[in-house]
Amino acid sequence: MLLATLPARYARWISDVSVGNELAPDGQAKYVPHGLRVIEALLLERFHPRDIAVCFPDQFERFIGDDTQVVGVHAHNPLGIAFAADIYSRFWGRDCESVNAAEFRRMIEHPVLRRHHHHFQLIVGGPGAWQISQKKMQDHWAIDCLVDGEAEACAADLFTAALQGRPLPRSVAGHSPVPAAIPNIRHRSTFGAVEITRGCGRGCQFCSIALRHGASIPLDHILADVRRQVAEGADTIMLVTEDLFLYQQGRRFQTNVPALQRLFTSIAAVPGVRHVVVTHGTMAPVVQSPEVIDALTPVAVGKSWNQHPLSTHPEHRYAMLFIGLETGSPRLFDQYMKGKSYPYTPAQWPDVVLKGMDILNARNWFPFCTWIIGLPGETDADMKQSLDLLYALKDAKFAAIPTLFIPLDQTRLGRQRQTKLVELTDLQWEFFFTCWRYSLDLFRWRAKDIAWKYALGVPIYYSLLGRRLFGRNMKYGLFRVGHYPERWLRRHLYLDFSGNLPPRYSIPSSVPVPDHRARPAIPEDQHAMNLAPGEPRTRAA
Ligand code: B12
Ligand code: SF4
Repeated sequence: MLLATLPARYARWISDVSVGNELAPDGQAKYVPHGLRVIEALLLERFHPRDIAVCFPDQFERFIGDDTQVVGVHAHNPLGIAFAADIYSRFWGRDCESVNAAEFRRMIEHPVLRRHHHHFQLIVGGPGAWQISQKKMQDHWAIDCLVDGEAEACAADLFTAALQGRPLPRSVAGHSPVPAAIPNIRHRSTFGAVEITRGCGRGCQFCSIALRHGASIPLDHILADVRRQVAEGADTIMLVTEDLFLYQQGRRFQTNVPALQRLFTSIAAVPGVRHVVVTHGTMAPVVQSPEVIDALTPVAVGKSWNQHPLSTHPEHRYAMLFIGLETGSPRLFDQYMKGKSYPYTPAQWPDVVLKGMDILNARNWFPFCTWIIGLPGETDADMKQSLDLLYALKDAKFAAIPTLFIPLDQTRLGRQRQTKLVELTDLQWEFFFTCWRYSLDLFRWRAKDIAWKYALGVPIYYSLLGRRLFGRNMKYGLFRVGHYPERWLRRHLYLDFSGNLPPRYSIPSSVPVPDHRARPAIPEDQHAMNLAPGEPRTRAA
């Protein structure tokens, strides 16, 4: 994820980033993003395998020729303007393009596409398709049809229309399929990604996944996908979900511990599976049902590929889970994402975060937590609450990943203004860099010998580039990353890491579940995940 955010211009000498890919003997891709495998599976239901090829741009020459009638492209982050990629490439200069964006441009402007485009139609889809319409690049790249959203219901028809030479609609808005319409993949996907749920239902106003209806994928379907991955050489299975704890949930986000345990043990028991890794989760279920973490730990930690000396597991393994914490301000939380803490109230959010982190850490789960800086209407008072919460987490084992608010198309906050690095206040910069101090400290054990280089690099970066690009507001927060003396920094910053002041929040012994009987805490339409099969579904957000 981080490599995708590097500036393309310098990527090769900052890291050993490689854009080379593994190929099958016939030159097709050995593995590709899961969404593209879903499209391939849909096409294979209608067309013969010899008429379809799934390949990387470097093999276009081999697979795109005079008889090609349609080309489909998967776009994860085509212009590099999704959360992290947009921010981190900017640290290297004003016009730095991220690896993500540069690679997409290299693909979509490939000479082979140009040469043959007069006899095929070009369809682009994927989670980042919205970026192309937002930046008005569809005509520039001669894209005939842009598919925004889930494509189970439309992909095969679009490809059929293209084959018949019929004109395609310029854009198509995808719709959530019924779970039965999601096909089993026919070939391996990157990182052994296997979907276990689709959509969410908690209804956060900034989130594009909130637009997808929620559904759990049946266990048989999941296991068939796992076996397919393993059969083609994968030894790691990555469970793709927006929230692990939504899997086969009961009404009102009730965590289904037996179903989750069965899922994990069944996947781990498939011969050839060495590692099982999880993607996203939320904090509230951890606090409400800590027994779920106990139940999943043998597989989630025992079969994780991550290791850290702070883990008490015999092989020092730890489970990594992405959790969106977003803000420490109950006011902003209430305004934009109150479903995320259900059954707890927004006012309980700091307690939920601290208690959940404590439960996870005690069982060797070290989450990667994302935060959003600059939510619409964020004030200094909100930022101070976020800093207070962050400070209370100073001894926790987790990585903190700051992102800036980006209005994603079609979300409820889609028309709001994007937050820009140059506009950050000193408090927001302090938050940004305190996150990075935590994250770098967590992983510094791997590179103890280069810690002094960080410290030295900070003033060099600030005077040569940082101050020019972003102004003086960033200064003291940046120096905190390099562990410069607190007796100097605390005069300029809000938090004081010299140990003189106790944190404003502490880990609660328990977090009481409020009585929601009088009035539901989140609107009914945000419970799309909880509908019985066949019940009509309403749009989640
Ligand atoms: C797994 C994953 C990853 C993996 C990628 C593994 C892989 N390559 O397969 C890793 C960890 C590497 C990753 C990295 C990043 N990711 Co990611 N990732 C996901 C995640 C959790 C699951 C993706 C998935 O498999 N979904 C299930 C499939 C079925 O859905 P889908 O891909 O959207 O496919 C459907 C449609 O989009 C469409 N479709 C897809 N391809 C095509 C092609 C054609 C021709 C057509 C017609 C339709 C079509 O049909 C599919 C079926 O309905 C999603 C969140 C999510 N739940 O989707 C985030 C998500 C896609 N990632 C996201 C981001 C931002 C990134 C990064 C850019 C982060 C960063 N560094 O800034 C990086 C860069 C990735 C890269 N290399 O380019 C965002 C995208 C935001 C946006 N809408 O712009 C998402 C939505 C997470 C989020 N909520 O913010 N990611
Ligand atoms: S909890 Fe909120 S941010 Fe996370 S996937 Fe669900 S709607 Fe999106």
